[in-house]
Amino acid sequence: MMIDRAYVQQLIDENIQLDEVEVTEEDFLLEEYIDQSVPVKIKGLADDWNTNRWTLDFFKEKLGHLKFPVRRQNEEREMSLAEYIPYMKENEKNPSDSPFYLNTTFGPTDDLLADYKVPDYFKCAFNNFRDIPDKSTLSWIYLAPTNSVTGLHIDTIASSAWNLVISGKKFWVFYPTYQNPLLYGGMVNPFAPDYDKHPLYRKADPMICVQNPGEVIFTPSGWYHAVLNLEMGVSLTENFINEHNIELVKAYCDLVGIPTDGLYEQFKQA
Ligand SMILES: O=C(O)CCC(=O)C(=O)O
Ligand SMILES: [Fe+2]
Repeated sequence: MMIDRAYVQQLIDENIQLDEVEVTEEDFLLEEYIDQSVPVKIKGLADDWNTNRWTLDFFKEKLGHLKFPVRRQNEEREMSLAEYIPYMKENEKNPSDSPFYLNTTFGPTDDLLADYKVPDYFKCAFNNFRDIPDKSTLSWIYLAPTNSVTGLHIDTIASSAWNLVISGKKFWVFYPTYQNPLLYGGMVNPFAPDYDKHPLYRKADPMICVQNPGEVIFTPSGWYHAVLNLEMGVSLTENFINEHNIELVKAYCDLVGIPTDGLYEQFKQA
């Protein structure tokens, strides 16, 4: 089973929810969460962004010819946006338990960058970090059918991230890092756990969040998390490296053999 509805509902009803901050009033409070590496829901950040025009039809009309890999469980295929977006809409009629998901390869084209403004505390030093293999950017647009899932993971090279839901609804689970030994390196399905296979997971106790349009989620470096899309929609996410996570990113890159010289020197001098 991919999604155990009753179990997910129980998580939504019973688990501790992420805190929420209103960005307009309390930037200093938000920076506390970033400082302390605690995930948080941020309201108000995207109120004056122009991303509401990023509808499914907008992408289909504008970029229908572009092809991307889409994935479900262990299956991958390539679809153009002209094929994928009708597929998403068709899925709505009777949502599959495991639909194909376009969630890692489609980034904002240059003309879309003007539609949003990243605040300083989410800015990335990535422009000076040219050695990450196969990555020209750390920005992604996700086109999510109902029931699509991003499985348990930490973000690329242990970076942090922000994620805006433009349309749709996401359900997030987050694990404080002391629970990492219960997570089997991310092999657990947090939306339908198999306790025979993963007995330690019985003790896991994720923090949860339901994210609605206009809300931004901050994911700290190194925290395991997963997402179930409760409703079809469009979202935007950017990963970032800054003075808060540089030590963790460096440790991760050293571990897997990605050179970090230029980046790290820059932070030490700053
Ligand atoms: O929205 C999603 O499906 C996944 C979000 C996430 O965890 C990520 O962008 O790394
Ligand atoms: Fe993530």
